[in-house]
Amino acid sequence: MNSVDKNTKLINVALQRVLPTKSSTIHRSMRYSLLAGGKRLRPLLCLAAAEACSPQENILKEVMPIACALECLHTYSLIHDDLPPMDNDDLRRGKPTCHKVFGEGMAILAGDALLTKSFELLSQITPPKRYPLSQFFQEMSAAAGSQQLIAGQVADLESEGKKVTLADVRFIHERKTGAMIVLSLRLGGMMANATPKQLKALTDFGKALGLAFQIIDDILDVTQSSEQLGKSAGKDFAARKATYPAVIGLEASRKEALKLTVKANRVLKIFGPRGGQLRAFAEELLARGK
Ligand code: GRG
Repeated sequence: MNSVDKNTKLINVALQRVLPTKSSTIHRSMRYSLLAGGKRLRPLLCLAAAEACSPQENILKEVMPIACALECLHTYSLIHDDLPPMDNDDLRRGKPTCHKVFGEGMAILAGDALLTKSFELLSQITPPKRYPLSQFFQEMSAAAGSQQLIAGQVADLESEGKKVTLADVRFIHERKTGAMIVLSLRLGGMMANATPKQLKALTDFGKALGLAFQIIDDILDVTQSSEQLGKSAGKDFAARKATYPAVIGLEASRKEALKLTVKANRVLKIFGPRGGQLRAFAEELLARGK
């Protein structure tokens, strides 16, 4: 088993434990979406960043509450994004969306409760020397808030059906996708007591990787089937959404993703061999879009 598979397994085991198992509707709906699968990209990046910055054996155990918090936060955003007034999607992670199974009211509440859970999980960490607990909360609130994740979603909603520029698409992608990816890497690095130089490298890596990841997601929306994606394919294109292929075409989008991946890998040099897992992520993401 390679280290990504090993860490995915550890994350899934930890996620099983974060929610009450009582069979109340709210907890069933939260568990349904949180445990429905998913690549666990954000927690994996968080663990890989911590491993890149710390040789300590127990670092994964220490960083796990943050990894789980990131997946709860991400799952909340997916549940709300799938609702009829937003993206109105029936399929997510290869299964019917939360509101299709539990109803719209319960899906809103499941999302709200997962968002709240993410902050509760963050409160469980023992912060390292360089970074106070308040900084973990500040960075997570900022990335999830009205100037990052939500700002991206707002710009996306407002751009529907309108002619958008490359700068508009980039604005949306950097906030809707990039902010959570940068956050995941930074919190992992911070928990491993990263030096300021290491934290800056993780931030630059995340910015390049986040944009490359979303460009590839845009490419896959056009080139893959719903079965392959586990979510409705061709939807962005049909809704005239702000995507890279819609603005610059497929080939130019592939080139841009490659350029960003090369840039992301260059930044990792300061980690030496311990940056290997982060490097593998960048390569794997790029391979998805080929
Ligand atoms: C509702 C506040 C709010 C925000 C919604 C996450 C999101 C913002 C929208 C979902 C649609 C979308 C294309 C978002 C861009 C980020 C993205 C690629 C999400 C999907 O992440 P993956 O591919 O999904 O990591 P899994 O299921 O593997 O976790």
